[in-house]
Amino acid sequence: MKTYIYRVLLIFIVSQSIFSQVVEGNVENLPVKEYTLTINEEVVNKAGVAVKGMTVNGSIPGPVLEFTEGEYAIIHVKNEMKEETSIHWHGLILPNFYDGVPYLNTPPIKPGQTLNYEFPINQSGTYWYHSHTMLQEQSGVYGSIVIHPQKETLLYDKEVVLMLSDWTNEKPMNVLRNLKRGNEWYGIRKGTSTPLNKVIARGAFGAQLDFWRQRMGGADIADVYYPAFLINGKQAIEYPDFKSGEKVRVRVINGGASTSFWMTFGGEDPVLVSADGHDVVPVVKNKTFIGVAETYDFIVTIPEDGKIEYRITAQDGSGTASAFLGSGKTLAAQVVPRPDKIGMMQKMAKMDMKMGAHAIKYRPKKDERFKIKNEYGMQMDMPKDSAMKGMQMDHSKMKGMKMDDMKHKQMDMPKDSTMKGMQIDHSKMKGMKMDDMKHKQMDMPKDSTMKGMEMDHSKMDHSKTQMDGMQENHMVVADSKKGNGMESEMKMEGMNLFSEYNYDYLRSPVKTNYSANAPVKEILLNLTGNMQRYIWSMNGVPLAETDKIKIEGGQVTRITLNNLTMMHHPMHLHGHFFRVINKNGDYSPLKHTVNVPPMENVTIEFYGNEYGDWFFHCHVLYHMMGGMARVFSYDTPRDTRMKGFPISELVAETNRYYSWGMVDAASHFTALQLAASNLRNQFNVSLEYGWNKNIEGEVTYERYLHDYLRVFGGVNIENDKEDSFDSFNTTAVVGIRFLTPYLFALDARIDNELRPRISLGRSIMIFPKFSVFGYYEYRLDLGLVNDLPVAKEYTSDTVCSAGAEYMLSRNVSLMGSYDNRFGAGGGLSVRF
Ligand SMILES: [Cu+2]
Repeated sequence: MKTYIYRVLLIFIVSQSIFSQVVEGNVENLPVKEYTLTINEEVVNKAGVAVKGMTVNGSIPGPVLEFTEGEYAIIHVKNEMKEETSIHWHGLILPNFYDGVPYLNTPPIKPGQTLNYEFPINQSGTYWYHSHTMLQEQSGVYGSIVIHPQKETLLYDKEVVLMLSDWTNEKPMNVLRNLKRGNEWYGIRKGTSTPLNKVIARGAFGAQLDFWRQRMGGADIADVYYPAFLINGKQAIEYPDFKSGEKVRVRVINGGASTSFWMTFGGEDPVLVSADGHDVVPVVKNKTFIGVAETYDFIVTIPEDGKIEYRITAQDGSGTASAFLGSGKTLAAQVVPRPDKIGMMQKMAKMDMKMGAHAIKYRPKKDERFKIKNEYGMQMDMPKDSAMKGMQMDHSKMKGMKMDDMKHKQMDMPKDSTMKGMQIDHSKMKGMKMDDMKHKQMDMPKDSTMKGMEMDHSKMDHSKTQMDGMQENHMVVADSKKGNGMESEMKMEGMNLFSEYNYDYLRSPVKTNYSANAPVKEILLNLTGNMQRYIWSMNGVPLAETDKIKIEGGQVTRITLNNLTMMHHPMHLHGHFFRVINKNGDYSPLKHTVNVPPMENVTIEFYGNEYGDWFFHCHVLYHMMGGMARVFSYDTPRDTRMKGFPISELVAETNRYYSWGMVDAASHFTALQLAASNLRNQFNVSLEYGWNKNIEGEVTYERYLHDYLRVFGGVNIENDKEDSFDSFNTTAVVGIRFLTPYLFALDARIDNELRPRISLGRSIMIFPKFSVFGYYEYRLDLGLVNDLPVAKEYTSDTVCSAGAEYMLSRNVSLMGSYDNRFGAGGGLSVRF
């Protein structure tokens, strides 16, 4: 009887922690564990230069907070900086008010203030904390959380926490400003840019044209240049105290602001035991990807003689850091080669992939989710769903299927009603003549994303080559005579392009599926972005242009994340764990952060058992600040303690104005350009002054209708006659500016003298650091307002210039050009 009650109690407690919201206060009188975190600004030296950073208790990273499941955490966070701050407890299930997203569910911590966070610890595993105020995490406000279970289930002797991060010597807001202005220096600095000479040398000019046609510069992996990557604040760190034979649990947290890493281990392959704080079925795995904000735990055995190198390699290959466990000679970790960006571009171009889904739309309120999904992304004859990859069409199973009998056999498919859209035309399957396929079943994942999938098997007849290579599973179609040949083979190549990023190796030791009776709400979020303007959004709508997404309690919210950009997006949901649907079906892993690779889609689902508002966003901080975020709301009354801290403040952070300027000082002319831009609006000032007495100045305001189209109005002033300052002509101008396919900047306008003018400009990097540019402008005067010279039907004005630029540093370039107004010359361009 006692054990029975105990079990019931246990089940009750477990289900409490999983299925019900956390109430505030120490109602159960749990033992209290208290910490104080003090955030300060200090001069630190992480990459050879002393710069201002933000520290927690005097260090970067901050201290490890250790708890035991069943304790009650009270954490005093003291702000000693001159700006406001916050702390978010990443991956912890806690009362909404203590989640720590300023202005959303927790007040910001103003300078000099202390905020006390308190919550019961109802879980165990490896987690972390970080500032959720703009880009402060990049400056150093992060640390790890270790929660020990009441009874340890894993066997190990010792443990070590490895907090990974990326470090910039620049002010993070300045990094973002540089991304916004489209400065290409970061790529050049870390050697990941792909100038035209490299592209041509690889025979990839066709692929490059394909990208340009779609207004894409090329395949890209990471945007920011980091002079250092860190493990526990160091580029190399030793842990010599581990003795040979000891089993060490290595808790890894990726606290990088925008860098995902490949992790490799020297010596024996480690055992991956946990992901995002949840135990997984242990798997021996050496090379593992860790997306931004994810956590993974490994168990390694310290070797007889030597130390294990644990190495992280930035995903774009731009740098590494290492930790050494044990002592003696180094057992070096596998070196991860630099990804081949040009090769990626070639593979992508070979696939019918439509890129360039808008980051901001003409009508943000209009629901175009499905239109966007259909229009962009992988254009294939096959179902686009990458969840299809979970389908186990491996050779052995298919072999055992006899298609003739299929009609009468049951396929082992989920009874899930969402499967009803699937159409399998068995009559057509007959034609596939698969031999000897009796008594076998096709395993299909219970996968919502299969909904609407149409398996037109008539196509399978000639799709042998398309299916080949799909996720290393091979569907052998006998007697297929109409092979489509090269083209479709190339298409399939692309499907493998990002397969190394799937989560199939993560399997929960327990079923994670929700009650079949729970209602399901489906949400489609296309991840969209614009590299030129560095705007990131979902469904073409940045955070600033949308409302909250309503979540119902007692309901499963199932989200399809369809990445239509060239970048990876590690998507994080606050306050919940979600299932990442993979090939393990009912045993799909629970996570708080899921990396969505380029042009792929991933389905996640979570059970609504909370209240309040929770943030859902890309954990690449620069993407979050660019607008790739949403508020999931249970639509419960707002906490009265949030009075005076409106959500609009949080939203405004993603729609800030960034401003930049450039001065050209050359032998033939001097010029000044200024711009200030937020998501939709831009103000421009330009002034060009030729030493030969030619001048043109212009002030315009632009409104972006969508990514590539803006309307503008302003005032233009120029000297009336060439090479003379005798008289000036001031006109009002209106027009459009458009970024054309192949990345030309088009300006079409008319002035108050009814003179139409069109111009076209383009810049191309042809060697590392070396770009060429050209500009052409044509203005027509039909005499609609002005009097034309006698016997002339029209007059015209042409401006053309061409030149070259060599980037010396992020902010300085050598420049030489010819301009038909100013003549030829050279000088410096300085960006500020
Ligand atoms: Cu992102």
